[in-house]
Amino acid sequence: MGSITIREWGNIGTEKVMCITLSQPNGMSVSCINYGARLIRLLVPDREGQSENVVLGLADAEAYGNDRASFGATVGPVAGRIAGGKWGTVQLEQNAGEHHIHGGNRGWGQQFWDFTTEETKEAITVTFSLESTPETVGYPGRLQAKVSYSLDKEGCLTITMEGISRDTEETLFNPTSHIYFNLSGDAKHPITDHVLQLSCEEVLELDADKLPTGTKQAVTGTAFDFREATVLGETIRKRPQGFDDVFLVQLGRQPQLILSDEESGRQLELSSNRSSIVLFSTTDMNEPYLVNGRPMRSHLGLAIEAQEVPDAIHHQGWNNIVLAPNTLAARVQNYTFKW
Ligand code: G6D
Repeated sequence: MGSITIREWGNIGTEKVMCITLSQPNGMSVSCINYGARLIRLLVPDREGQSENVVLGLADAEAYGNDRASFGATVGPVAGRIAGGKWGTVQLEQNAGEHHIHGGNRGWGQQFWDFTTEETKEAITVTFSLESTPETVGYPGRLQAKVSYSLDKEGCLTITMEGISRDTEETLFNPTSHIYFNLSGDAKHPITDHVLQLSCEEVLELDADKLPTGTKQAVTGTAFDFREATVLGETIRKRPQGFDDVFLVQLGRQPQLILSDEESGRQLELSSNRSSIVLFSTTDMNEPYLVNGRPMRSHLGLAIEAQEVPDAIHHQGWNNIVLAPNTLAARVQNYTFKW
């Protein structure tokens, strides 16, 4: 039998932060908070059966309140950058120079969500819900958003993101889970020892502001070629700026990504109905705050952000992230762990 615990976890301003933990007898456990519908801790056994945390987490509720790097956050309504923060005549918040990023400073990762929990024979689940409106989040259109984290007995964490647009206005929907992974356990070792495999033939060319230029580049012969399993550190040696890049992945080839850590024996397989994965290698992210009790530093984690391509609204023929009124969109990511 799995278990669910719910406890108070400090405050952000005057709001109470609640922490919900789902645990399975196989040694896996996931903790989420209602602030930003964030995943803050994920325990997975190593090959000896010792459960350790495989994501980067901040120290306390206050640290999450001050966070601007989206640790474990449900990023939305739209992940990544939107050029000039413009959508037609709509001006979104410009929170990345002249551009908009990750839903802005009032985005989903900064909102307090309601939640319910559920236990069935197959899985235990926490479901967060949020009424995303122009007044609260700042995007046009009203959207009922739902994000659920579901842990099954076998070792699979499923994150489902749903949006139902409410009224007569169109809105945008392209959320992601902004989780920084480190499979070594409690971030003992940097992610440069991890081995990565990706079903990606093409990446997007980015400009100096990290916005897609519109050109797709074949990965063949480049540092972006992870079609064969590759040690991350070897590639980063050839590409010292690391990765903050958009990998176009195949829907017909699942899992889309396999990440493994030889020393602990842990492996993560990601399958999703998303068409791209942004990988952010935290290169040069030497920040003055603590992550899992250690100072944040370069290559401590790998953010794996499954989504539709960033800035899609400015490129004809790219994924449609515009949600018509009274429409349901569902995005699913399965993270299967082996050890
Ligand atoms: C995302 O792509 C972006 C990065 O540029 C940003 O710094 C990070 O989120 C916080 O992965």
